[in-house]
Amino acid sequence: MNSIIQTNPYVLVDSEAKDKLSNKLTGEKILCGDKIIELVNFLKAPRAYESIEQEFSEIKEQLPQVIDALLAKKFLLKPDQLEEAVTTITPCTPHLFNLPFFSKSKKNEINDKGIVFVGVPLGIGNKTNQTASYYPNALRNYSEKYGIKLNSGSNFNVKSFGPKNNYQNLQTLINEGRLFDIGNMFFDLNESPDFCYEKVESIARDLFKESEKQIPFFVGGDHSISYPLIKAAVDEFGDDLCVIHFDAHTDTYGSPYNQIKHGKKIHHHGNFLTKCFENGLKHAYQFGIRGMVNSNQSDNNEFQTIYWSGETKELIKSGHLFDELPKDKKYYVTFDFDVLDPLFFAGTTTPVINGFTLEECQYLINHVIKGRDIVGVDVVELYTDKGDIGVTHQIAIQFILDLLNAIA
Ligand SMILES: [Mn+2]
Repeated sequence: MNSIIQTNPYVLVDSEAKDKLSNKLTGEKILCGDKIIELVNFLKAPRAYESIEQEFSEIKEQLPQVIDALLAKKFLLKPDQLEEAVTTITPCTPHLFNLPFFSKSKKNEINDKGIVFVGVPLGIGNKTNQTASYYPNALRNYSEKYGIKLNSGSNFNVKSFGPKNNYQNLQTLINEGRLFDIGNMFFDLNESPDFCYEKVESIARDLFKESEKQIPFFVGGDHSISYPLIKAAVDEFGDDLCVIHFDAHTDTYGSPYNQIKHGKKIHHHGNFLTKCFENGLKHAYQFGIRGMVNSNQSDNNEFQTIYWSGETKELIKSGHLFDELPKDKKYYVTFDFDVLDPLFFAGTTTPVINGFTLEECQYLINHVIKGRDIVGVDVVELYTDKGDIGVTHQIAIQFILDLLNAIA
């Protein structure tokens, strides 16, 4: 071993149990002896392996093994592992809907796919308001405060959200214990936007790799997070992947800046879908598009099928079944809450009149999503300082449950 090693700066000696080390990034804790605590303290400054050997000469024999084990758990790091160490999901308390963590043993226990909630507390794609980044934890706190429990063994009564017969799938998910909360993606103020989005993509990629075991359900965040999420999905599922997009906006908006090419340009919550199309996404079905901001939007093109809000309301009234969306594709669902009419939903920075009612949106979820192969979902654009936050939470939870019921 001839390299520099340092302690992961997020690793701390437990303040109460002095024989316990905890990794604040991953939530992992390990019990260890005095020598290892000494080693971890010694390596708070990066050191060459030879100087570690000198300092710990009395355990020279075991040292390589000890260091390898701590490196494998990312309690110690080599210089090139720092970025990897902060590309992680951090468990959060309280747990969303009182759900357990998706441990390895749980993965083996369940017979069907688990649905795992992942918070993406990133709001830098909206330059005027970044409170969407607070949303995942705000929702966790709300779910705890009102005792909303979706873990197996809970007495959750689906009738509190709608007619029992409509929520059979949700009831099954709860009974079989197939819902999980694995925490938030870790972000830090010191990180560049580029790096934040790379991390989102990299973590999503790992989640999609286990798609036979789980469906990730991301809670944003502003809509810019959907670009790295969908890019990861496209890379995993290929040309078969389509997007079902609920939004007042097409999120393909340009500006004169599009003509300016420079490497550090980043996307935002109003053009994430353009970036998806540039990076392999073949098609998006867009529901709820409307308003003056779309008055120059052409009806359909190679990449987009647009369901204008007004026309879609007519289709819903006539009982349209939306069978034109192929059943043999895979779908990623992205849900921007401004798809709802501002009369119902005010927790947005981009209200547009003539949106869907709650029932119209539920109809779409039941006919467009149910029965199709869904590989991932995100809900985004929930702002904690707009409208009545209590109503925002209730609407968010209602649609999260409707989406769970539809993708199960
Ligand atoms: Mn959007």
